[in-house]
Amino acid sequence: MKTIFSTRHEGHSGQMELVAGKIVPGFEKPVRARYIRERVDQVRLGPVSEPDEHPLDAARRVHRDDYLDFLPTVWPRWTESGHGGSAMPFAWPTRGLRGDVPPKAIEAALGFYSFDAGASFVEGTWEAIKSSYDTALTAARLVRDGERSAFALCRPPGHHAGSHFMGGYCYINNAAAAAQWLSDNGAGRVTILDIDYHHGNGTQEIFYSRGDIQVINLHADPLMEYPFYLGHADETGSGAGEGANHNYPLPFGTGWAEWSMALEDACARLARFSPEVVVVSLGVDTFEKDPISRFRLTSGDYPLIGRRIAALNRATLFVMEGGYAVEEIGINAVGVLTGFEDA
Ligand code: 6XA
Ligand code: ZN
Repeated sequence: MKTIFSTRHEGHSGQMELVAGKIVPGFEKPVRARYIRERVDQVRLGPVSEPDEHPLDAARRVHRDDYLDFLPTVWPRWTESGHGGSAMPFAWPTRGLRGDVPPKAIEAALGFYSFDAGASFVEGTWEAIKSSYDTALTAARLVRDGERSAFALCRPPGHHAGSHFMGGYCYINNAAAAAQWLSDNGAGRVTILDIDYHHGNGTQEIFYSRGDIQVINLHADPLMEYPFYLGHADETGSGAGEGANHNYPLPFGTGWAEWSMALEDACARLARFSPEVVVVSLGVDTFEKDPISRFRLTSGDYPLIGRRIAALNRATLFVMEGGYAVEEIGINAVGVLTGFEDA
C-alpha cells in the first residue's frame, strides 16, 4: 500500500487546548504523525511519497467559500491584533444570538466559524491544514487511478470539520473532500466508514441530505462523550439522504467483542449500499491506553479491523484521524493497514 505524507504538518505545533477548565498542551501534536510514518517504514508497508499541491476546488464542494477563505487569514489577523499564544475562540453564536453576521474582530470571527475551542491556530497551522488536504487528495487520486488502497497520513485530522465550522482539532474535512473528489471523478457511490472513537459530526453534517455518499460512524455515545451534540442512533439522513447515514453509539468501556459486532453490522449495511470506493476515517483513539478516550481495543485488534475492511472487496482509501497514545499509535494505525494487506 502506498502512503502519502508530508512534513509540512510540523509547524502546527505547540497549540494549547482547554480540558476540564484548564489550558493544557494539545494532545494533537506532530509526533503522532512522525511515529506513524516511522512504523510504515518498519513494517515495509510500501513506498511513501509527498503529496502534490491541489487547488481548493474539492474542499469548496464540501465547505462554504467564506469559511475556507477565512482559514488562511486567522493567524495573520491574530498577530496583527497584537495577540500571541494560540488563536482560539471564546464566544459562539449559540441559540438566541445572531449567527448570520460574521464579526470583524478576529477573536469573535473564530467563534463564528467554530463549534468549540478545540481547533486552535499557531503560525504553521494553515500550511499544515493545506498539506493535510493535499495528502488526502493525492491518495484519493491513487485509488481513482487503480490502486486497490492508499493511506493518506493526514495531520491535522478532519472529521469534526463541517460545511462552515471547525472544531476538535479539525479544519478542512479531508475524508469528506476526498470522498467528494472521488465521486466527482468517476467513483459513483462512495461510503465513508468512520471508525475513530469520536463521532465524525462534520462528515455527517456535510453529507446528511445526500444519497450518493453513505456515512457510517462507530463511536462513543454522544450523551457521554465529545462531540456531544451529534451522533445519536436516530440520525439516519434527510431528504435524498434518508437511510444513507448510520450511527453506532457505543458505551464507555466497549471492547473488541461489542465493537466488532457493530463493525460487522456496519459492513453489512455498507455492502447493501454497494459503493465503488470506501473512505475509512481511521482513528485509533479506540485504544485501551488512549489518554482522552474510554474504549478498550488492544493492539492485536487493529489488524482484524483491516482484515474485515479488506473483505468488503472495494477500493479503499484510509485517511488518518485521531489517536493520542503516541507510543503505540504507529503500531495501531499501521496495524489496520497491514491487516488489510495480509487479508
Ligand atoms: C475534545 C476532544 C477532541 C477529540 C478529537 C478527536 N477536546 N476526534 O480525536 O476524533
Ligand atoms: Zn477521535
